[in-house]
Amino acid sequence: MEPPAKRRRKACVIFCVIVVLVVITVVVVLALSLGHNSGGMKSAFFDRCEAFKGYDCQKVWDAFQQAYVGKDPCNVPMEAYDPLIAAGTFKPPCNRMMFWSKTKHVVHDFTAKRDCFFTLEDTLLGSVLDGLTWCGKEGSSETFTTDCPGWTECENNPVRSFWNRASAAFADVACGVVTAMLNGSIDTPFSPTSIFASIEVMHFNATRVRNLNVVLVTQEKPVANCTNASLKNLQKVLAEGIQYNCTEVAHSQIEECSNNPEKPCGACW
Ligand code: N1C
Repeated sequence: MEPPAKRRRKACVIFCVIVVLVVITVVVVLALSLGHNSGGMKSAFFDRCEAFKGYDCQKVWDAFQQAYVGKDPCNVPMEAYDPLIAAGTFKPPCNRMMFWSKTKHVVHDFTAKRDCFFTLEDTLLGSVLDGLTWCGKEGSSETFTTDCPGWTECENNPVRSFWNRASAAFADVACGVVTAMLNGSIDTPFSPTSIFASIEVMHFNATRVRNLNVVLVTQEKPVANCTNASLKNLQKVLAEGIQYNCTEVAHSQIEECSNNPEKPCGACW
């Protein structure tokens, strides 16, 4: 039989060890869920990437990481993604490319149901990074998915710079008849601060793009129509030689068309 004092000491040591283990577990779980969650990001990236044939997902992931890992998250210029863009090249489907601004939901609702138009989210890079947030930190090799700076904190943040760069690449290869869905329920459907206005339109090349068809999606009470001043600006900045056309289309008509697979895609508006 051990003396009671020794037994108490032993019990105390066991208790202390358990408390320390519990504390360590809680800290690890909290750290993982509060932003050091690059594991979740990586698996989402690979799951989505593997749905595309002909790409080396590990190579694409490495090219992605080199753009922002270990860097000040307010100092990631769009050029940082050049190697990623090179790893994610694709063959552009002429006459089916779809651009958009402030109509993401309508566009993707439509493209999900009807296989006519091809958006940036249908490419490998647009698909793997859609809806995600990421950044790095100076002196760290980790990927963070929370507390990353947004557009209001700094322009050169990793997420915005990625979309700027990927959008420029998507517009660079645009060809034939190009469609853009803009929002007729806001005052400025062609907003100068949007990626569509500030990047994509500037990258359309008249030797490849023949037409730009704007589809202005209107709700019951449209705020803007095709005579909107911002759309006049669009025509002004569009490269010479690209034919411009604008059609006002009710949102209900787009919905109806997306539920009617018999109707040819081009006949939706
Ligand atoms: O700033 P926007 O729209 O005009 O950008 C949309 C424009 C589209 O034509 C796409 O080709 O730029 C491309 N694009 C995306 O594909 C995309 N997917 C997700 C740009 N941005 C994209 N996102 C996120 O939406 C990203 O975080 C970016 O900042 C917003 C822009 O949406 P917007 O203002 O409606």
